[in-house]
Amino acid sequence: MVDAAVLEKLEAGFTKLAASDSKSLLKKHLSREVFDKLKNKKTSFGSTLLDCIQSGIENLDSGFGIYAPDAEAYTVFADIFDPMIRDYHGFAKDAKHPPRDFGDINSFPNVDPTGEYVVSTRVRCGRSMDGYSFNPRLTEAQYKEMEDKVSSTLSGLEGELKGKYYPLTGMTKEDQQQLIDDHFLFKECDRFLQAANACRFWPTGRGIYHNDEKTFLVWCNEEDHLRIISMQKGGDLGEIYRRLVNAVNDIEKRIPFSHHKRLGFLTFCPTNLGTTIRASVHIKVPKLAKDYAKLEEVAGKYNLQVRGTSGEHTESIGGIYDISNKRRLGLTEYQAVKEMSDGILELIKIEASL
Ligand code: ADP
Ligand code: DAR
Repeated sequence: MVDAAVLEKLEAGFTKLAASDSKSLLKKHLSREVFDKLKNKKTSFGSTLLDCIQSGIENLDSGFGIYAPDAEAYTVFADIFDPMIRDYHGFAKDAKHPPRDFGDINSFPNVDPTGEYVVSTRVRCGRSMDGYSFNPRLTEAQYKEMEDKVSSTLSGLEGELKGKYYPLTGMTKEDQQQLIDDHFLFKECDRFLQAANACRFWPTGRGIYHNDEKTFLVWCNEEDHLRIISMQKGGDLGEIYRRLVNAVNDIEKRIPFSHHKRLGFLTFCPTNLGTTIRASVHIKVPKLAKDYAKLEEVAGKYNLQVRGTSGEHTESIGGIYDISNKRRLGLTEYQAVKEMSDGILELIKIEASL
């Protein structure tokens, strides 16, 4: 049973959201009927509808507005998650995400062999450890336990993946800021994650693993339990993709991850479901970028998302944009990266023709 205090916060939140001019998908899909149907539900982890929507209520400028406090929430609160997933990903309630398929790992090109446009290229995926809730329901002891599991598992990696785990606890502010400025480490919790209760006990249980070259990195307990990242200067998407796939295959032998028969790999934010893949370039396209709306329109034609230099909610610095695949759910890992590769090649062709 959901306690009275939570129900009171839910009612107040619903009233605030309904009265707002929020453009979030949460506002669009959380009708009074859906709200009343879900407000008394709880998952076996103890998560309520409030755990799901509190960030979207506190941040009316959210684009999406909801997070899953645990894996079960996608089923227990399906009446709000499914329409939002359909709206964002174009993924219908009766659709089924395809089995994991990284395809031919030797088939991606260097998207910018001249080095004229692409500063760096990155491919990441998210993974959730079976049996653990997502951030809002984790205890301090669980954060520590998960960090120990991740760091000990990664200590077994060999070859180019061999590296070291660096807990945020005890890291100097200077080292932390340098890693953030160099785009290797996640930023401090933003207001969206704070409001979603994703930052409790910070920095306990959070950290980063990386090899000496910082071309292979794993984030521990930022937004997702793990973010597995391959990145390097330049546009050699082929090398970066091979490294990521080898790493994911190696890690998955050692840690069981949460996988949903319909939604693929599960993540805290529904925008990352399915393949959880974001393949991105830091790119300079000065002619196209003269008109940002035009850049977004052209990128949109190739299912590409344009963001600032440090990802979402940031501005472009020095004319560098983070441009990545928009689609993650309802297609394979190979297809998601192929869409990015094809789109970036087209974008560079257009820039060069202007
Ligand atoms: P989210 O998807 O949750 O926004 P990302 O996995 O995209 O998070 O990581 C965002 C971070 O990764 C930002 O700091 C951004 O600067 C960095 N990043 C993304 N793409 C690249 C790239 N091609 N080169 C260097 N850094 C990148
Ligand atoms: N800021 C939240 C989440 C958007 C997707 N970004 C993630 N998951 N990092 C919003 O609803 O706008």
